[in-house]
Amino acid sequence: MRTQINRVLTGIAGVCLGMSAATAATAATEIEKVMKDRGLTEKNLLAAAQTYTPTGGRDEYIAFASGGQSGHVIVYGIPSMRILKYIGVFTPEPWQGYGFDEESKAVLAQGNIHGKEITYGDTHHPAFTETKGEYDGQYLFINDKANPRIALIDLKDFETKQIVVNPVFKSSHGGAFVSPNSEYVIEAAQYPAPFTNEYVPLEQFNEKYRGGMTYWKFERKDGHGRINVEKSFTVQAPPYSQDLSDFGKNASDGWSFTNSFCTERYVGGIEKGRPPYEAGCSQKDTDFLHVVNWRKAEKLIRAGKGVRINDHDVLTVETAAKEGVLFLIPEPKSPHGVDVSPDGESIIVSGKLDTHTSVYSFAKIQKAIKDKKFEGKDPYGIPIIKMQDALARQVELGLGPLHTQYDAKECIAYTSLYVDSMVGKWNYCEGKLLEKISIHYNIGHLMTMEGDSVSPDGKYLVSLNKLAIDRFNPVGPLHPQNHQLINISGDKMELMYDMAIPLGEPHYAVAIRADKLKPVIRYKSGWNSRTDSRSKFKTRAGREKTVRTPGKVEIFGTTIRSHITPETIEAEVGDEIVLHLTNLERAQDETHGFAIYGHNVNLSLEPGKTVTARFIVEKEGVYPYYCTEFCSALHLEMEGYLLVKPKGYKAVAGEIEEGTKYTQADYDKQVKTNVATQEVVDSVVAFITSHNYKDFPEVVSLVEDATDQLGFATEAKTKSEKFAADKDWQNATLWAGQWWQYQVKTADIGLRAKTFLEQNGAKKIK
Ligand code: K7E
Ligand code: CUA
Repeated sequence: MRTQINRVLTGIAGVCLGMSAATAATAATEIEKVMKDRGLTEKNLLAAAQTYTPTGGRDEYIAFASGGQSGHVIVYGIPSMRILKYIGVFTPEPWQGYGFDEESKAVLAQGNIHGKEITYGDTHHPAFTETKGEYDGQYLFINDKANPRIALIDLKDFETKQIVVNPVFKSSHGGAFVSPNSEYVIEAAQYPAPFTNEYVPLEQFNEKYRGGMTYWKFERKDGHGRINVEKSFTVQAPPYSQDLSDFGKNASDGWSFTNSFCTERYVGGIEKGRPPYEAGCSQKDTDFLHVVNWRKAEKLIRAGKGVRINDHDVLTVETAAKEGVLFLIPEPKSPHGVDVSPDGESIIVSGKLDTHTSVYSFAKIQKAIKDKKFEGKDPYGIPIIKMQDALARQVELGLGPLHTQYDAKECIAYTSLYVDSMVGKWNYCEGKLLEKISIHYNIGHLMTMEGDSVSPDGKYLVSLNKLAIDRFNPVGPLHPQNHQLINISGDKMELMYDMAIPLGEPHYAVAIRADKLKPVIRYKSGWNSRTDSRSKFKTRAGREKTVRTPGKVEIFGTTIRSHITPETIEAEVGDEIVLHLTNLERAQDETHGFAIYGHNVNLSLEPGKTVTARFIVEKEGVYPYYCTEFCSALHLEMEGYLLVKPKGYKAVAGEIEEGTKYTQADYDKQVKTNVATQEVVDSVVAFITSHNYKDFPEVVSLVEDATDQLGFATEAKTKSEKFAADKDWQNATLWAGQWWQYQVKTADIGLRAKTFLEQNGAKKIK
């Protein structure tokens, strides 16, 4: 075995790495030693090679996972499983300044419930916008189960732009799922409650409590997309606990499907000696799959057939039943996932308490509806289609089937088996189980690449597990989550990687081909990223100002390597400070931060962004502020003071006494340095301009930035020369120093551009 591995490794090393036979043999011996020391198998080595991404490498897919009760969305690359970002959604996130600047506070405030601020969310299901059933890479939605809400994230900058609160539900789970052309985002209720906000005793559960499915209208024009609350509506349903949903596609476009549990309509009361919910809600053998003709519902709503509840259009359960909008089909008890196949014909439902996974046929459902062949009506008058009339087949996959995802290979699906802690691979056209693989542990959702689209890519599968137990180094009783990567490209499933995530429950995730995402590297200058428009408070270089009105100090400031303007803010006790900051940077990754002592002020200024901090200074004192991103060599010098004076304070006359005094000799020395530095700058510029740098967009933006910095250098040079002419050596020397700072920045950026050109095979043009 050993020699065999050795031979294989030597071969790989020799062929792939272009090594001589001798070096290849040495490399193979070394690999073998690592395998031995770390106890790795050949399979492990293969998995490592398939997931390892060399320095600077990129991933093929980008996954967006629910952060569970953290209220965030987690972004990671596949197959490397490297985490790229946590997006603040329902929860403030200081690194992004989310929930600290006024612009993002306004987004979070859209999610207030009855005026109350909610600073977390229980996120479950992310979903991409689609065009013709394909992920288009423009937006992502995610729901909050605890406070029925949907958030919209723009994939241009990976920021949360909008939160909408469900006007009639008091909890929801079956969202967010998107229709094939992103016309609507569905959010189904979970625990029934009155649609109004008044008190209704549990005794009136059957009459007054309701469930339902909300269809949030999504609109996008000129690259700007938002949920239109006014045009959104709800199809009311009986007080069954609606659960997961999915939109029809292709064959079943225009329809949506929602599971339910507790169709027993049981109300617990364990404290009064009544059997608990878990008993009362799982007594019957079947619950109901809700089948909704949403296009018809939309027409009825537009024709005024709805009622208004809490300023929201609702199609009552009576109207929905009568008009042929809503149908029910029995499904094995306590189901969880409902997943529509890529062609839209199969609707796969799994019941947690039943070992069967059921494949419903859309064609059969349509036939039953057309023939008006029903087995009866539920107590709310909704027609019930007989299970046998809708079912294509049932398959026993294992214990606790939950969710299903689809492969690129025809008829192949993967179903999570919660109780078994396994993934079952099966053929849903033939109803045949093909293979099972163990996961660790208790899988919930699972995800294939572009698995919810009309053309899944398959390739990889991520198992989103409920428990990690012993998989990682222990970090206390609260364990990390375990996202497991499984290779599904071959005939057999292969477990490749365990990724620990230190955030909430990983309910669901979606993954998109990385090349479909085209995020910006900077904002247009003075941009309010949350409204996606030019900020009223945009401030240009040289136009910074402080406006004082009684009780208020309003600052229009800027940041750029390596200073904040203003560097001193003066105020009186009790003043309201309104601080607008614009990041003037145009360079990639030149974000500045802004933090101030004792006022919970923390901003993130990505290139081009304008943000506002608003706070009241309640106590006199000295409050340093600074940039929180290590943005440049003189980052630590990116500082300033907020000086809060007692009311009516009279300044003592006198100037700032500087710690160090400069002479003409100091000035001359600095100028000499600057002249030498200019030679470096010139040589770099000469290199760049003598090459076809315009063919490299990355370099073009660096050159723009360098040109800016050089412009600033020239301004500082002019100032220093003016002071030198007046023999003011103090100011002349300091401005000469500033001139040098800009030169250094220019050279730094220029060198980055030069290196890029050298490494990417730029051609000499003159
Ligand atoms: Cu199964 Cu909310 Cu989709 Cu958790 S969810 S399992
Ligand atoms: Cu800007 Cu540090």
